[in-house]
Amino acid sequence: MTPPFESIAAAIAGHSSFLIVAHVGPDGDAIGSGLALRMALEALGKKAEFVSTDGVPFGCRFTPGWETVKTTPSQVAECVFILDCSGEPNRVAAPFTFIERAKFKVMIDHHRTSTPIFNVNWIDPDQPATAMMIFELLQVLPQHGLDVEITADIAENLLCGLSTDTGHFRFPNTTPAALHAAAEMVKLGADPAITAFRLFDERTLGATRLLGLALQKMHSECEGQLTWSALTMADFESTAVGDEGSENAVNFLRSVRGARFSVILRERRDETGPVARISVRAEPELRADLFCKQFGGGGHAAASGCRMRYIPFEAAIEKTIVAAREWLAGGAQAAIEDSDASQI
Ligand SMILES: [Mn+2]
Repeated sequence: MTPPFESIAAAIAGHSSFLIVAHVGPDGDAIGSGLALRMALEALGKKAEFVSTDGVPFGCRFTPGWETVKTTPSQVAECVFILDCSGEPNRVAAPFTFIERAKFKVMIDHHRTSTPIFNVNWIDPDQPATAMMIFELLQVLPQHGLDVEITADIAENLLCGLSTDTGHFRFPNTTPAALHAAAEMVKLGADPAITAFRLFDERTLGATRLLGLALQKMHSECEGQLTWSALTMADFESTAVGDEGSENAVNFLRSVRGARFSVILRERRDETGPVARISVRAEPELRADLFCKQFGGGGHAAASGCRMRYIPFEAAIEKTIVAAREWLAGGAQAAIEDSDASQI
């Protein structure tokens, strides 16, 4: 699709207060995109807040301005930007009433499962990251009379987003355009070494121990095609780490030779009570996004997530792993045909 730069520029020019939101359980693309856009709006003299109800994950706490991310909006803004997110109430990391009450809503997203439900919708599943879309937007804004400079801080936030979603330029979505954009960001002052280390390598002592538990408890099934593990509340307590200590554990399960579909379940608690947080990594053909969509989640073909509530953790494990076995046995193919049919 042709990016609706004109409409987005008009939305920026025509409003004075902005709320920026992304998805729950934010990653580097959600945080980096939100911070970059907020900095650009502020440079244009606008009032702008970036809100993330789940805060900022530890790995992103190097991005310029991360400590200014709010967990709740201070007021209803005239215009809302929904970034890296389908915009559905259970996916948006802000109280939904603040979205509903804004006069104008703009969505910028690269998730295949998102649908155009706002005033302006720029959805492009071919884009490797939402941060890449924000980068393109900021580059063309001056042509629409909005003179904004991409500072070193903005560039660092954008690289955080692009690096996160391309696995630091290792996933198949690492397009020539992504590499060119990254080169530009580095030229503008972003640091690729710190970005990679903070996002992908560094972990606390407790998190390293928790990773050890996840690997020790790993199951391998379906002739090694399915690897999975489950971390209980007791595991989190014994290592004294929170959610963030386990964000990347699922990637280790997917790195096992022969594994095509990997799942980690985490027994956590949030404002509604106990919750099973489920992360999936898969060969893209196995469409992890459609797998998670069955349970109200979303994401990408290779990396997705969902949450289960109101059932015991053991039951959530059973439900997820039974579904994963079926998915490998042909359920994925059926779901893909189904979704292709519904798109025609
Ligand atoms: Mn993203």
